Amino acid sequence: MLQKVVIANRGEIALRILRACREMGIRTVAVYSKADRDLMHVRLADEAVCIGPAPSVDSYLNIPAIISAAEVTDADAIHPGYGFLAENADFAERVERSGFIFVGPRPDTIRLMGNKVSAIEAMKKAGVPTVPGSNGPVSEDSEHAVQLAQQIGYPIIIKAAAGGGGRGMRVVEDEASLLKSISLTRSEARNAFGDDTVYMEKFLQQPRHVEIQVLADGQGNAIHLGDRDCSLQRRHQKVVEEAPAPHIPQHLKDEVAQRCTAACIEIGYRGAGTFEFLYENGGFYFIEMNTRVQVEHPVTEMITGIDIVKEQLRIAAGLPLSVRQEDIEFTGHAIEVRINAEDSVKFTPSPGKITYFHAPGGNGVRVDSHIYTGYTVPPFYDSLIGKVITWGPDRETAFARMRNALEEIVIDGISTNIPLHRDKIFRDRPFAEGGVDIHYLESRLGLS
Ligand code: MV4
Repeated sequence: MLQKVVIANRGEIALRILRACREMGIRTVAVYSKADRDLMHVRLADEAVCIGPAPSVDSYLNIPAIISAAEVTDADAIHPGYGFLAENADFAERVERSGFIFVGPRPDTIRLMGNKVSAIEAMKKAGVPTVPGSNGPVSEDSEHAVQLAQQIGYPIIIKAAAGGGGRGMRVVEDEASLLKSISLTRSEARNAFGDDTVYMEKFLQQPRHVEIQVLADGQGNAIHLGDRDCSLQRRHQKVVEEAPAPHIPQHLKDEVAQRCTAACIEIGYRGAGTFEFLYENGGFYFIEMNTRVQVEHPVTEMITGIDIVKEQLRIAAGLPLSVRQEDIEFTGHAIEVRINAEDSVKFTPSPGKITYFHAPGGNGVRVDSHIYTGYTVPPFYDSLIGKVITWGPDRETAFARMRNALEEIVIDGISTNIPLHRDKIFRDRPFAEGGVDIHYLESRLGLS
């Protein structure tokens, strides 16, 4: 097993990783910025190294500083968490070249999935269903592009190959605006990513966002941990996630999940991964793969009993998966709400001192958060300050427990989105019934 792991992240996920390490008897090194001395996991870690000033570029994105921290503490692995350097293939490569284990996929796999054109091509080849589209980059030849869009059928969507997660995309309703939209998306992509490759897909108008969680050991074994529904989002930021995805025939989910595990074996995937799909009218359409642990991983843990971060660490140590597919039992339903330090009306960040924190509790309630009474949320980073996850034997019970939890939780001193969850989302009928699409929160609940 690994002896000592550097946790190259902050906030709730750093604490989550620290907890997994401690359970496994792995020593921990927290790396933190000057603004993060008071983080909970910094106190709990065996060692802590300041890696730079508050801005992320100087600290959590500072590759030499993080690798130096691993060197001076004689660690053997680096866990990147999510965000920051988690899906940076160059970072993973430099970690490995410096003699450390990167807790995640091989650098080449991260690179393959980072380019959405190559990711889709690889997955399509491996038998994963994809969106009808250009099957590769859109050529510079405008006649080709016009023909292609006509074949696919309007509306179509132009996406940057180097984009993802909602960055660098544009919907095109008709031929009149096609060429202008392609060139606009290209120049935005060139500016944002230094790569103006774009591709084209059929635009699905009212899909749900459903994803499949996989684990693979890079030794020929891969399993899936079922599906999650993350359709409730605002401006490409997920707000609520649940597992399993409601109201989708089980045989369709089994089929797509089986194709994901087959694809993992085909490409020699190693680590935890998420296949993102759009789901519409009984069809699954692959759009992207995430090669990291995700914010919403707890809902999957709650219905499977598998600790995804511990599995990541086992895989990184070169051990085979601790479970076989047939050992995995899916039990009940789980739901997660993201707690953000933000203005409940304007959604602007709301950093500051938490003068009082009371965590919810009870049967089937999990809180993943680094906050405590007296903690000051710094203004420099993502506004996520925690997650409340509830489990129940069925979806209704998980929801009832979430409503209780949202009544119980108290965070004073800063604004949070708890009122939004408590008073709006968890009182909404269609959401309670399940299966709303990706536009629901913004359009029907008026939260754009
Ligand atoms: C799409 C789509 C409709 N049709 N692709 C946005 C984030 C990125 N992961 C892909 N996205 C979309 N791709 C096709 N062919 C609609 C979206 C989309 C979306 C997807 C998932 C979750 C939220 C979303 C919000 C707006 C648009």
